[in-house]
Amino acid sequence: MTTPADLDRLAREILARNDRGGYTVPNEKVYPFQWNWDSAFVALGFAVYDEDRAWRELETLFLGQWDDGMVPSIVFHQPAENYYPGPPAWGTRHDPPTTGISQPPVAATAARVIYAGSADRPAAAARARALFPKLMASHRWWHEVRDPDGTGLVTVTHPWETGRDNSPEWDAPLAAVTPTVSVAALRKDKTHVNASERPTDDFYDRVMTLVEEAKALHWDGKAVARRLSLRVCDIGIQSILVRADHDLLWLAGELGLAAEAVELEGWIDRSTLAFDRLLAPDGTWRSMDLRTGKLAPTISSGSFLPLYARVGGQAAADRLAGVLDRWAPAVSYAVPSSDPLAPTYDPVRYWRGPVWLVVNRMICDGFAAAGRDDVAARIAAQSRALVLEHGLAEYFDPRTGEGLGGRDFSWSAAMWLAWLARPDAGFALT
Ligand code: 9WN
Repeated sequence: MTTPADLDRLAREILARNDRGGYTVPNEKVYPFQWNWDSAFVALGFAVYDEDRAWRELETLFLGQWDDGMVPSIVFHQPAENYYPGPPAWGTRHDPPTTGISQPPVAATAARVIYAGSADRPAAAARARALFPKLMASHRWWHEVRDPDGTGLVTVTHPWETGRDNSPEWDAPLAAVTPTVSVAALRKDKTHVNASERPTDDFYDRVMTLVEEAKALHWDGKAVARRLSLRVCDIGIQSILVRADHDLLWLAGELGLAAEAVELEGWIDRSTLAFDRLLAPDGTWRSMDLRTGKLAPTISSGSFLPLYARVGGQAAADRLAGVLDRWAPAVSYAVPSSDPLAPTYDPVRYWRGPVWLVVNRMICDGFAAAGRDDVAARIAAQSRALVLEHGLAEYFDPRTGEGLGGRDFSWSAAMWLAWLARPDAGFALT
């Protein structure tokens, strides 16, 4: 039986092993570059014992930021052969090379948490002040480039952008993409991870078709937002962005940045109101296919994240707690990434069922903020049991807890250090 002390050691060892000097690879075999939202969560792990290194994780991520403000999903700081699609497949023009899509914007939230917990506020304020304009530009990119008509709902143009890559929410929008490429032979992921735990070849053909479409538009941000053949509002990104807006607003207050605060308040108001358009008749929030206006037919782990954005109060939290109660007979460990009672559920295949600790971290925060500490405590206890019993895997089977995907995963290590190792620290991510 692994003890908490063993996991402390292992988690620090994983972060040290995956540290490439200023950034951390999610997993050396499967993901040999810097990933956007992984790094934000990893920074929270470093912050527990090395604040300087935590800031550097974020600062290095922003070396990949584009002139229009976008923070890419992957920064390819150094070449590596064991991942597809690498820089040539993306065909973007940035130094260091990057993908052309973004990922859930967790960085501002990480910056707030590191700043708030700092033992040396003046030094933290200097780091936060230097990072602030870059964070602001990335939020402006979401709210303007990815919401060109100012609707309050931000557009995602690629399933990988959501970070919840092959969730059933993207099945219908992806079905409308006609594949023009066949990339099965180029995949590297299946040599590292069991194919039954990864997305299908058909999925890869469709998502790489979207990359080709964006390349043909020369990665022009507004053109991509208006013209790609997949355009969705992901309830996950919509929520994570609004939460991060709140955190950036808090930082603006600390740093005395009044004009930025006004801009942030405007985005928060507009986007918070827009969540009403994502409410299904059963009172749960869903992703929306922006091309058809249709809401996703299934509830996913993303549907719980509006609470993390401080959208909806206790009534909404009660409804979502009811969803977890309905799911409970099918899963021993909450929160499955997608509805375990739906026909699309697959408990071992990537984002179609398994549990991710980083998503649980945000869901836990949301339930606690909405007055349901009891649900937050249950999710935290089940998450802690998962890693004590099954280690720091990339994701977990919600029935058995078995670790799946990559082993010794950086953001799982960080979630142990920053969250699960401290069961008495409370449930809020602040
Ligand atoms: C594509 C690194 C990333 C995570 C994503 C997860 C997976 C990549 C892939 O791994 O995505 O970005 O190749 O499958 O879905 O959330 O950031 O850990």
